[in-house]
Amino acid sequence: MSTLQGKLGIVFGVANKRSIAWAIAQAWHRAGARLAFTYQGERLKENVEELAGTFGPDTLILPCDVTQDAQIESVFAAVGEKFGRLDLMLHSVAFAPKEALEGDFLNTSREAFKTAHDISAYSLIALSRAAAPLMTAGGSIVAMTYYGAEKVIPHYNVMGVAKAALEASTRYLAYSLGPRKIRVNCISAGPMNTLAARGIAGFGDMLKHYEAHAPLKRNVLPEELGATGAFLAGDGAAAITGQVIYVDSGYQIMGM
Ligand code: NAD
Ligand code: 0WE
Repeated sequence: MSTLQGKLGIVFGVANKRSIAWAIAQAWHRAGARLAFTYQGERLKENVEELAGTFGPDTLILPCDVTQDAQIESVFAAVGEKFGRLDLMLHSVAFAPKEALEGDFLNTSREAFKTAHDISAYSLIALSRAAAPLMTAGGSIVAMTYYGAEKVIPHYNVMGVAKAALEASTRYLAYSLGPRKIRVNCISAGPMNTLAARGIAGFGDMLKHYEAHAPLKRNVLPEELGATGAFLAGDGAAAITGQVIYVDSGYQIMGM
């Protein structure tokens, strides 16, 4: 089914083959979209070139550290030149300093708070503002969030606060961009075994906890995030904006 045939998209947040961004990019590609990719820095350039290169030798692949306005500007200038228009954007980017995800939330430093919010929440606003002028036929913006935005997940700490800002930003962006037929939604994913989850103490136990307590009694597969990403990008979601869609085996509905 080529529900995204002829659509032009850009993907932020591929680090390796396990990245949620890669799962959604593959689903967008399979549905017929043509995609551009960005990578955070030289460290990840080769990885992204190897993965995105499988979509064809002329795939646009550009550096973008989302804290750098000049890089954001260059990315969308290059996309404008190559595509002439944009329909889809995936935001799958988050970072907080490691120490902020380990200790007591009470000790969150001003610096860690700023960094987490700049990279994980403000970047959605900056990227949406840069993308919007290219979304001349309307568009769909999708961002990744997590349940720690709304309930306390021990150690998620300042990232939970930044995800709450990301989810609220999604609603305000949906209102801002709605008149231009640009939709903005979040996917709230259950825990996934990615680079961003590696080294998080107790992550294995968290996967087991979902298996035991989520209604579906299992964890989420990357391709299931891909399928929801493709749904939100397509015309089947044409009247859905400002929402958080849970792809979490139903965990979010539970009270105990
Ligand atoms: P990942 O490590 O594969 O992806 C995170 C990405 O953020 C990386 O590609 C990294 O390069 C990018 N990034 C960090 N700082 C950046 C910066 N300054 N500029 C540009 N890019 C930057 O891990 P993932 O699990 O695929 O995470 C993707 C998204 O999914 C994040 O928003 C994360 O919060 C969210 N999420 C993850 C899980 C999970 O359990 N893994 C669950 C729910 C939501
Ligand atoms: O959003 C995330 C993780 C994002 C993340 C991961 C790291 C690890 C490396 C942000 N910043 C950093 N900084 C680093 O230095 N998730 C939803 C995955 C995640 O992270 C947790 C979780 C879950 C789930 C941290 C503590 C508790 C649960």
